[in-house]
Amino acid sequence: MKFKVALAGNPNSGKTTLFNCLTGSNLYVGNWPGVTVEKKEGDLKNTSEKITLVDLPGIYSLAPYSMDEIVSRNFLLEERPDLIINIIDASNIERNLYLTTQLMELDCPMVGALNMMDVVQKKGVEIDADALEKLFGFPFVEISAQQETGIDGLIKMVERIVKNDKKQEFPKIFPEQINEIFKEFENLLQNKFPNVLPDYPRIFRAVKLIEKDDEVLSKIDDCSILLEDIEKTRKKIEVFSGNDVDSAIADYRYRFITATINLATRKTKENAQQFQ
Ligand code: GDP
Ligand code: K
Ligand code: MG
Repeated sequence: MKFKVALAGNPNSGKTTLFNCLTGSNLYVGNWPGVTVEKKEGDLKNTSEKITLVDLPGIYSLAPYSMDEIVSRNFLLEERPDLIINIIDASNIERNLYLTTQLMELDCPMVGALNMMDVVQKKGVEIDADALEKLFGFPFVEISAQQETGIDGLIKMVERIVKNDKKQEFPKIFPEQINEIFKEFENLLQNKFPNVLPDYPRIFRAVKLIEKDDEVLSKIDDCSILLEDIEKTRKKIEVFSGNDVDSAIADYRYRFITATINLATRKTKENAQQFQ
């Protein structure tokens, strides 16, 4: 069997360092089609199956603000890798998990690589990877790409997940009422507009249309037919949240992250630095 795994994470989370730790042979470096964004691929080392790792451009979100974000998300949507390794700078865990909550909407198996654990330990903070797994619905492995610790464990975990076809179940991260609004909109798409991006992951499609994401709208032949239903849905979110749609969605993501961090991290020193 051959498998394809994507490495996704924020800029400066240690992606290049980790990529070099994980890959041995068959290195390919080029550009993504049509753009001057670097594309790098290599095979994972020490595996019994052929597992190709694709390094995605570093991104903070799956919003279409930059070419890097568009390249990354189109790859994840169109190539459907067997697994995403989501590298997280664990010393900035809150900001890094923002992308994680978006990757969870792509309906693709994931493993979280908690990088920079050497920095976290120096700060006097402990992260409970098992607790994170329970809260997020996919496993986390603590590593330091720079010190090359935890790498074998990460490779074993990747191999185990790609060979196992049991689906991961990701939790709903928004408040119940917001989940209901998304669900209603998903059902409406399903029933009234079955030809609109039928291959997209359902929750991702709903959220991006509600956000009026230009890139996603541009992929629909005639998106004007949807606008009235989108506006009605936006109104419901605004009324419930008392906020504009983009801020409300970002705010709910951060609330979920803050709650999970409170449950899954612990200071190990009296004078542990403020953990962000
Ligand atoms: P990228 O932008 O995501 O590709 O990140 P890089 O791999 O270039 O790493 C950014 C910086 O973080 C570099 O200076 C790395 O040496 C450093 N770095 C990467 N991983 C670790 C780690 O586990 N611990 C520490 N202390 N530094 C790391
Ligand atoms: K960098
Ligand atoms: Mg890099």
